[in-house]
Order: sequence, then structure tokens, then C-alpha cells
Amino acid sequence: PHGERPAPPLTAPPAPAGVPVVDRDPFSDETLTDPYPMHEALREAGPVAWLPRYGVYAVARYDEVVHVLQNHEIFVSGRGVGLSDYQKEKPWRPPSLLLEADPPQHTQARKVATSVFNPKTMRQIREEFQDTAHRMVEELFAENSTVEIDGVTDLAAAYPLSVFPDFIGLSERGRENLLPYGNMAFNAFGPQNLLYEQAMETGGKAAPWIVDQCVVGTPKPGRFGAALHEKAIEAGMDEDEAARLLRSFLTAGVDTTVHGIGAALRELAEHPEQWAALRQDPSRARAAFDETVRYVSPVQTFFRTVNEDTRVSGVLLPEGAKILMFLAAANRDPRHWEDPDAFDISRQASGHVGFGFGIHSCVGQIMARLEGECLLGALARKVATLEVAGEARLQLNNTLRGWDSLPLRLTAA
Ligand code: HEM
Ligand code: OVM
Repeated sequence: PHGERPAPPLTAPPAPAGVPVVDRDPFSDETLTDPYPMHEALREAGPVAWLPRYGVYAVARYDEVVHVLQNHEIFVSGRGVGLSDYQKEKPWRPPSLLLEADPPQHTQARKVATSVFNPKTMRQIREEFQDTAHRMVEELFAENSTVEIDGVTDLAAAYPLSVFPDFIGLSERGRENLLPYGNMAFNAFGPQNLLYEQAMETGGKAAPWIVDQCVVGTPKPGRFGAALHEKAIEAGMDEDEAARLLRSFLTAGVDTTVHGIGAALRELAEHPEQWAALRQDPSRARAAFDETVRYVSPVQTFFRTVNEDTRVSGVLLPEGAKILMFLAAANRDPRHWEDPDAFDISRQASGHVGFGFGIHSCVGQIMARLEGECLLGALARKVATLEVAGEARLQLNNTLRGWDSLPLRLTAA
């Protein structure tokens, strides 16, 4: 089924009585470019809103987003966490055993994943991740003490791509397929708009390499991919399932951190007092990255499917309905956050839903945080000034928010 096209969406059902309607397209170029007015409109409309363009419900306030994430037996993932209901439409690829699964299958897959992908593993790779970050920052200043770079190409993408594939044990060749494949997978949660079509075209070419890298016996022995396969087989999975479990990491593990690190560079460059605070105490790098994930929410949205009639803050949601969770809006809900639109690395950002919440909360967040901490820490120790040096360009995606290009000027300390 790889590369196959899903069926066209069903016609949208009529607006349910008593639910406020927000007639905006969350997946239009305009909204994706500046989603904040729509986030506010959704939060202000009520605890639950109706999006008539897609015939889906939406939650954008913190409490309601957490409620949906928490109640995974009602708001299921196994029918897909995108717009498409896998009970009605064929998935664009075999469903993820983690993201698109419910207990008890999810519980088993998650146990296998965390038996290898866990804090102990992070401690083992920490030094290497740190050294690579320091070297990468050092090399920027090989010729000059002031340099103009592209924050995305030269740091935000370069760093994850230099640590992640080796961690997994991927082949040296073909690594350029990782970003287009992830871009496709994250676009595929949205409607079949132009972004989706284009991403499927580009990502489709990357898919065979990804599938190939996931085959049992392919990842380099001793690396994460091989260890994960081993544990999966031990737990009774067949080779196809073991491969599909690894596919989760190749799908979700690169674009996310690239966009997360890119966002941090952008916000630190835009907020010199925050950069100064980080410079003054580089041990705040981890907190700075976490605040970035709250403030920007590189993963903006996920859907759930209502699996039985239920109420959310008094609003009746019928079985079969799709509900879109605006993680990014929850992360700036003034009902929960003090001064939510302030980027403040000193704030207590914990409790944000940028990595989700509950049973599906990001299994990779320990590595995302490690990467963020290592790179921002290395920069804070070596770089005196970090400035915007030109116009940044967004990379529009139905699910992700991130920069495609980020011209920066850096001066070594
Ligand atoms: C799940 C965000 C990095 C692998 C999630 C979810 C979010 C998220 C919001 C929840 C999905 C849901 O509830 O349906 C992010 C962000 C990242 C990041 C913002 C970077 C800043 C990573 C990395 C990896 C990864 C580096 C792998 C190495 C996964 C997987 C799941 C997941 C496998 C599914 C977990 C499950 O369903 O049990 N991520 N992620 N993520 N993430 Fe991440
Ligand atoms: C997966 C996965 C997990 C998180 C995000 C994601 C494309 C995919 O398990 O394949 O986005």
C-alpha cells in the first residue's frame, strides 16, 4: 500500500446544533502562515467548536485538549490521528503500531519501544551528542569570528542529521530521504490539499529507502534499530511488525527536532534578552528548548476519533466524529498560562502539551530534549551574539510549524 492514494474525503456533515462554528481553514496557506488569530477565535468560541470546512469538532483550550488526550478509550487513535477515519478510508500506509494504535496493542508496542528507547540509552549517547554539537558550533567559526549562516541548513537540520541516523544505525547512503519522508507523513494527517499532494509526490520517492532501512537485519548491529528489532521479535512480533515499529522512529524522529531546534534559534535571535539569559547560564539550555516547544509547538495538531457518544464541557460528541486538538493553542491558552505569548526561558513550561500527554505522549521527547539541550548549550558557550540576518521562510505543513530558511549572523565569544 505504500504510496497508494487514500479515497477522497466524505462530504462534511451539517453543523451540530448549539456548537459554535468557526469558519476558517486550519490547513490553508494563510492560516498555516499565521495560525494565532484562528487559535484565539477557537478558544474564544467555546470549549468545543465546529469546523464546517471539514465537518470536525475542535478543541483549542488547555483543559479540553488535556481532557481529550487523557480519555484515550473514548478519543481513540486506532482510527487514525489525522482527518481520515481508518474505519471508513484506507490508510495511506500500514498504520503505526504506536501512534495509530489503542490498548492493548499500543501498550505492547510502547513497552517494546521504551525497553530500548529510554533514559538509560540517552545517558549512553549523551557525551557523543554533546561532542558533535560542540564540534559543529566550533566549525562555524573556523575562518571568521563573525559568520552569516542559514540556521536551518547549517544547524537545525545539520545537527539532528549528524547524530540521529548513526544512533539508529542507518546506511550512510540515502539519508537525504529522511526529511522528505517525515514531511510527507506529517502532511498526511491533514486534508488532501495541495500541500498533501506535493508532499506525497516528493515523499513517495523517499518511501522505498525508508521501508528498506526498516527491514529486520538492515540496521547496523549494535545500534538502536537492531536492538529494537531484537526486542520486538523477543516480544512475539513478526518481522513486519518489528520493521513497522522502527518506522515510527524514522518517521517522527527528524523533522520534529529540526523544526524544534530551528524554532529555538529563531526565538532566541528575536528575543536578545532571552539569548543573554541563556548565555549567562548555559545550563538553562534544556529549559530554553522546552519553552520553545511550548511557545512554538512544532507539532501543532493531532486528531482523535470519538469512539462512543460523549460530552466535553457539556457539548455532545457523537460516535464517529473526528476531533482536532490544537496543541499549539492549548500551549498559549491564557486560561492556563500567565502571559502566554511571552517567550520566557525562565518560566515553568512543564505541563505544556507540545509533546502530547497521556499514553501517546511523545516517546522520542527524551531525545528531542537531549538534542535541543546539547545544541543550544554548545551555542550558548561559544556564541556572543545571535542575530536575524535576513528574511526567514516558513515551510508550510498540515501538521508541523517550522522554518525552511533562517538567515542568522553569529559572533563568536
Ligand atoms: C508522539 C511531538 C520528537 C517519536 C508525539 C506526540 C507529539 C509529539 C505531540 C503525541 C501524538 C499523539 O498524542 O497522538 C514531538 C515534538 C518533537 C518530537 C514536538 C520534537 C521537538 C520526536 C522524536 C521521536 C519521536 C525525536 C523519535 C526519535 C514519536 C513517536 C510517537 C510520538 C514514536 C508516538 C508515541 C505513541 O503513540 O505512543 N510526538 N515529537 N518524536 N513521537 Fe514525538
Ligand atoms: C509513527 C509516528 C509517531 C509520531 C508522529 C508521526 C508522522 C508518526 O509512529 O509513525 O508523525
